[in-house]
Amino acid sequence: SKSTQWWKESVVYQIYPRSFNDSNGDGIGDIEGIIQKLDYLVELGIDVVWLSPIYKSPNDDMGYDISDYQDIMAEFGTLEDWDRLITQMHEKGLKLVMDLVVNHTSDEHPWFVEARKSKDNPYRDYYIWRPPSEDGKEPNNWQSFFSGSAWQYDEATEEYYLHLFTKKQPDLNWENPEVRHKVYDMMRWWLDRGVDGFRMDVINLISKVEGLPDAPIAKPEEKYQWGSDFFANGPRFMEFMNEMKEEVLDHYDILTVGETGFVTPEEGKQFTNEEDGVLSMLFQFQHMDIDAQPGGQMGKWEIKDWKLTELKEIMSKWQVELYNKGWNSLYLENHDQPRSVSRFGDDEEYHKESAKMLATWYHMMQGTPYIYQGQELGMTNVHFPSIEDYKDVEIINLWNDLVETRGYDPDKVLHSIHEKGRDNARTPMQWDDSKNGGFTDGTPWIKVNPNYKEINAEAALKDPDSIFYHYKKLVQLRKEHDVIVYGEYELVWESDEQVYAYTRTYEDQSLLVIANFKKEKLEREWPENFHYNESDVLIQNYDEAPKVEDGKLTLRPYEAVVYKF
Ligand code: TEU
Ligand code: CA
Repeated sequence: SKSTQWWKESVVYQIYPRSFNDSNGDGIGDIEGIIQKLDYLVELGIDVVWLSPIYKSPNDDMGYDISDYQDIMAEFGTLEDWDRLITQMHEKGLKLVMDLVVNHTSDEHPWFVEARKSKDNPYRDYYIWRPPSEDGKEPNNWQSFFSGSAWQYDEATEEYYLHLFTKKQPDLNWENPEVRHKVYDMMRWWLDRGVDGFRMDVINLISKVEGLPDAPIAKPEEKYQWGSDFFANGPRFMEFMNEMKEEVLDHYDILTVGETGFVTPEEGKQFTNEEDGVLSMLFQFQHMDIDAQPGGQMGKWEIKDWKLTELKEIMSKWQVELYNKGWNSLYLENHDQPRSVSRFGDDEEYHKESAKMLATWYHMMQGTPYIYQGQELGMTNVHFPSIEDYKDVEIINLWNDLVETRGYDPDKVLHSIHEKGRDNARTPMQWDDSKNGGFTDGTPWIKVNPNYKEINAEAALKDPDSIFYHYKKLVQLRKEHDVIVYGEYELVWESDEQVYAYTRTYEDQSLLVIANFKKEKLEREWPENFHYNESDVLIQNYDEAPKVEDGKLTLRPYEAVVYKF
């Protein structure tokens, strides 16, 4: 069955405003800077922009710590600028999805400023407070996402408050109906101003298990333990979401995407179910965890080899499980992840080929594709030589904990940061080969990747063979072929460790997608069920489609090709 919704047929582009385009030379991207680049987005052909937070914030976690949900960060502009942005976007046929960060606020939010004043303050119960344990320590052993304990002691009232992220990001108490209704009011306020949807930050962490029990001790050598069993997909999560749906979401035609780590395809199907789900789609993390060790957030820094068959298993499970029931979102990058060409492809010799291969491979799957700013240029990871060059609080806390406090080898930690650090995605957008990649006339808040002279939008727009135009074509193909949006997915060559191949089928159309994930030239048997015809090629990443001779298909390094039958 085909139930149509605009967000199924769309492609979303994520903007991280701080690093996108600086219009006034203060080194920080801003709303006016985005307005100046709208035609670039129109050229790429995307339909929707997801804008990372632009609300008032002390920027402890770069805008994910909000001190006023209904105002704009001064560095980014004003509410009037925002109104201009959305008006101009709508005029150009673009939709705007805003980040909704309501698992926590900033400690500088007026609610928290009040809450910490006294135990009987009317806002006290907006947050999660506990007295010290019997031996005077933290109320439980939970580890924060960003190193150390998830609890912060507050002198004034001699209690601890919970913060799953930094200590300047206290968790809201969703058990309190007043908190929930304040959030719903705020959402309606933005929707009535014209917003087309929300990307909901760590939304499945809002319900914590009653009593906040200690996490099991998985790593005895660590002081704090990973407690996600007690805060991810918690007992009242669906209840809260259903309430939000009734109060807010059901009254607007919007795109909602939950950022939901720790979610299985079965849960994903439940959350996005067309009948009684609560979200249009969600971001699952299983493919992002493929190169990390298990055992919680710290595992991400311990880089692990992975097999293509593991990736096949993960992606295929999501593709199959949600088909005709829920809806997938497809992504390889965002502002928290390293650059995909460096991580899954080759950012040197086969930069262009592998970036296009990855693009083809994920855009042809079932779901709504997301492109993160600069991904369409093949922007790469950055290897800053010193910890001083890094700005991300996760990286800085990691360094302080592992190197400064515990004496880990600084080179090893720096290596992990080079591979996995979030600042890989946050270096300024590379617009041209002028100073600072054309991002700013001033001093950028974080250094530009030195490869901006080769990798930049101006060069890409001049080169008909660029990664940019490959993305543009993928976006366009989606508009022309229903099978890309609605087709059923089936994996081909299941146990192949080098080539990822799959089909999509819808009514009388079918696609065969073949992607070589390796640097080697390979030969494969042409799949029998398909009658080979050169003119059936929909898109490819080399000048010419791969050769098929005597029933044998030859694939060059990182070659990708899509056939339509
Ligand atoms: O991220 C939530 C999250 O848990 C991860 O994406 C995490 O940032 C990453 O794995 C770190 O290794 C969201 C936002 O996307 C992120 O930028 C915020 O820092 C975080 O929530 C807190 O709001
Ligand atoms: Ca600026």
